[in-house]
Amino acid sequence: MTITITAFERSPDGGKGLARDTRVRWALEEAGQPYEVRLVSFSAMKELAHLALHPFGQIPTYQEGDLALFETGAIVFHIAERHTGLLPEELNARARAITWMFAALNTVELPILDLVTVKIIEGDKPWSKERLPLVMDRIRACLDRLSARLGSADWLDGAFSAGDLLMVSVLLRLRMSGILDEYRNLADYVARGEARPAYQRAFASQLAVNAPNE
Ligand SMILES: N[C@@H](CCC(=O)N[C@@H](CS)C(=O)NCC(=O)O)C(=O)O
Repeated sequence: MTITITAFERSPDGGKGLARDTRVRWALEEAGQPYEVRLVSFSAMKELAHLALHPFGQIPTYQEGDLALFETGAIVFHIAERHTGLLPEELNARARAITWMFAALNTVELPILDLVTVKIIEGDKPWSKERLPLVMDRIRACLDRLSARLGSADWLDGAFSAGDLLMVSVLLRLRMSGILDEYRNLADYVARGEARPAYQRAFASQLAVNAPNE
């Protein structure tokens, strides 16, 4: 059955791979699953046809036969459950990998998204300069713990898993801020994720849509 995902017709990041379709593309590439991409404009995302797929009018969505999903965590989990390579077979190891998926999205991504909010969305507000150091402190508190847990390991819990895929995807958003470089092991961890052939293919396919015209 054909898998179709949605992505920005024109991503605000101009192809840096930060739009969340990249993590879904990456999971599909890791799983060796071919897929098609339907590009949607910002206005089309808020129309009824798209809202029927994604109640919050966002990308990405995932369709496979009569199954339609939204939320990257759920989509990556679905891919990981249906195919090999993203979750360990052993049940306890599998449960721990799923725990890291939740940790990436529920614990680590939240303060990182605050940085986008304070710098870009609320950048012109009078309180944003005061808020920025608080947001940075919360990110550092989270990265301190993550860095300590990762230590010198390649991945969070044994072999690469969907937990790493989501964690690396979330951390990538910090690159421009320079915070990641304060944590050598986390910067190396992200680089290891980006070096995976599946990530490279996912990145290239989103860049092909979004690269600025010369
Ligand atoms: N929690 C959602 C977030 C989805 C999301 O924020 N998508 C962004 C693109 S990365 C979007 O569609 N933004 C446009 C908008 O919200 O209007 C997920 O992980 O799928």
